[in-house]
Amino acid sequence: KPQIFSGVQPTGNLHLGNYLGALRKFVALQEQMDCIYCVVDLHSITAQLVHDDLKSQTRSITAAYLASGIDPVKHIVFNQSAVPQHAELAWIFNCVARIGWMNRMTQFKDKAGKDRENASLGLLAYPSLMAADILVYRATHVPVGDDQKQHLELTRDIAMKFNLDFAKKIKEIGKGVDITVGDQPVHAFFPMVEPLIEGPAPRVMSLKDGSKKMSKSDPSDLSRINLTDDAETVARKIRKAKTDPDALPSEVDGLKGRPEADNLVGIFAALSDRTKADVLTEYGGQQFSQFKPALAELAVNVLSPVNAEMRRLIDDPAHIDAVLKDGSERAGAIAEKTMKDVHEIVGLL
Ligand code: AQP
Repeated sequence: KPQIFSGVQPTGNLHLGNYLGALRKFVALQEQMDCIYCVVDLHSITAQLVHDDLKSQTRSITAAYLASGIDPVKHIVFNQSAVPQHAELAWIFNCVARIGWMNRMTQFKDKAGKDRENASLGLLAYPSLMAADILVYRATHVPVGDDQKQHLELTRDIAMKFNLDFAKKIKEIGKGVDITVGDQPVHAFFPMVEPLIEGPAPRVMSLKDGSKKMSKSDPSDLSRINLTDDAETVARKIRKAKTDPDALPSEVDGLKGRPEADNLVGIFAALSDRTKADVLTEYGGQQFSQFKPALAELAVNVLSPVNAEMRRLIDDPAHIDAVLKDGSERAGAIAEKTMKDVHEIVGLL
């Protein structure tokens, strides 16, 4: 049975990239599948150790989940540190994964910068904890933005190596299933996870530079739309977004080589659950001076209710904490079962 897992870090304000790349997909998937959505607080101390307000950030991401429409009763919403099995499995995966695999991660290279020797060991091992987050629930599908693709490939590599290294033991305890990876038959305890990245805006780009992804850590606030921005700020940021001087093309092919135009059309499509082709059928031939107000109106219509509900929820931390506690208990029960088998497989007494 497919099982969904995904997470968001409680660092900084959520932006439109997080909303379209993650939250909106989370909400859509809960109609068809069992979903586990996590606030990955242990990840947030990898790049920056000391945070003034990590607890309130964790509550704020939870509020964003709920305000976007995630149902914490039918599904599971919790914070990572409340289920210690994530960190435990990550340690085992640290011993499965190879340093070379981690060194090749572009996110590590970007975040560590030039002074790699001084990056935290946690930043290097980040993908190992991410693999544990997913696999401790033996989740099969992970909705994420395009920037996480490489980490999910690594998750598959870790699962594959674990399955092969412990093949004999997995057979012995009878907890594996026969799968084929490429043309190699594997008796797998951990599944080969599939990323769910597709959609019109798999990577939302900065409003100021179509070659950079929209990001919490971009120093320019004009580069992103925050979920907490009010209507006027959203409209102003879209008005000021970088564009080129040409009219919009009528077909998707015409967006090639026009990253800013492509980004705005993708955002419009994702916010309205349409395809880019469909959006261009309506707006092709129009100037940005006409398209931008329509985009601003759409963005405000979609984001305002989320924004208002988030504010309401943030004012009730006791409710948020109760949701997280309930979710952690239910997640913990699943994680505990997996770890019991993992102890058996690895041979931990
Ligand atoms: N620009 C983006 N477009 C589409 N999806 C995106 N995601 C992030 N940025 C974009 C997706 O949001 C989810 C949560 O991400 P995270 O909590 O791991 O944060 P992040 O990827 O570190 O977010 P930022 O804004 O990019 O932070 P910094 O600036 O610290 O690097 C993930 O599914 C991610 O794919």
